[in-house]
Amino acid sequence: MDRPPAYATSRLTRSHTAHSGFARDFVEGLAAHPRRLAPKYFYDTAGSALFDHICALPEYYPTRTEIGILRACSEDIAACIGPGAQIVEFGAGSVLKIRLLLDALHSPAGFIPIDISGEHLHAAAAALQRDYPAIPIEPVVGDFTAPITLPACPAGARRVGFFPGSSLGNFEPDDAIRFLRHAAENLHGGGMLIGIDLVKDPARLHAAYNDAAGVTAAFNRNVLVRAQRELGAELAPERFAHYAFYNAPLRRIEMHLVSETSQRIVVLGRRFDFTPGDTLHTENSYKYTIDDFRELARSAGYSPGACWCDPDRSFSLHWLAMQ
Ligand code: AVI
Repeated sequence: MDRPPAYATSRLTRSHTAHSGFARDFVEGLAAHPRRLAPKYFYDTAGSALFDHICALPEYYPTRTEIGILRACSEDIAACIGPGAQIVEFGAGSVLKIRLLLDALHSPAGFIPIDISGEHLHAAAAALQRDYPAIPIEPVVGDFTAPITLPACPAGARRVGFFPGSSLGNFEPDDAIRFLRHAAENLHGGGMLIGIDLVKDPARLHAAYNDAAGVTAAFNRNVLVRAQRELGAELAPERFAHYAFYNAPLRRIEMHLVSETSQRIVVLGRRFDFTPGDTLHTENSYKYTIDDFRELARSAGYSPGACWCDPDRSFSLHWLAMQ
């Protein structure tokens, strides 16, 4: 890999303020050993649409399984959350699951969907508002892993977090604890409903992240397409192969982009050489046992309550009260 030219930092600061987080993290991630990139950068408009497509794939069981649990257990879940709750959804995406919750809740006081993909979020929130005109819906565009200012909680309402989809699995366990602690501060003593994917047969996990139609591969490569468009990166996404496998000792799916040829990425005045087989690590998706997750929640200051699963125990939804 080449040394950065002396002007690299100032060039990065001046020209790419709008995307500065992505620009900085992309360059730092390519310079790191091993090379890595945070999964939050998957979710531009194209990446969010690809993720919606993944959720509907036959191999990707988490979404439909979680929806099945929400449908089957909505009364119990609503009883845990209680009446008059203002729901804050972290990483709301297409805001589909919240409909099941809003239908079951007793007089919800409001809904705040937070998502990094603004265009996608605003379209989804507007459609939701048309269907639920009596519930104040206040979308917040932002990175929910960073400090964020939320609209006020109506007087007498209880703020409750909703974090479905096992997105917590995309955090390193220590970061998951940090996120849950930080979320607790925003929830002011309410609680949290959270979806967690469970440890299972590696073959089923492998299929879920290596779908036959190649949508997950396109989702993974899209981060390179995004770097071409937003950062002017010179690179060839089609020369990187999607590679996803279950790392059993660490209980996580790892996603990588593997260079298929000798090639160079040029971005913001920096050059990064790849030989065949070199990887860029783009995502971890941790799987938990129910007991391990409850322990993690306890160490983040929550008091784990009810847990709902599908009959195969593929996926779990947890009610976490505050300690
Ligand atoms: C958003 N997140 C929970 C998904 C997962 O399963 O880890 C992202 C994903 N990556 C590949 N397929 C889906």
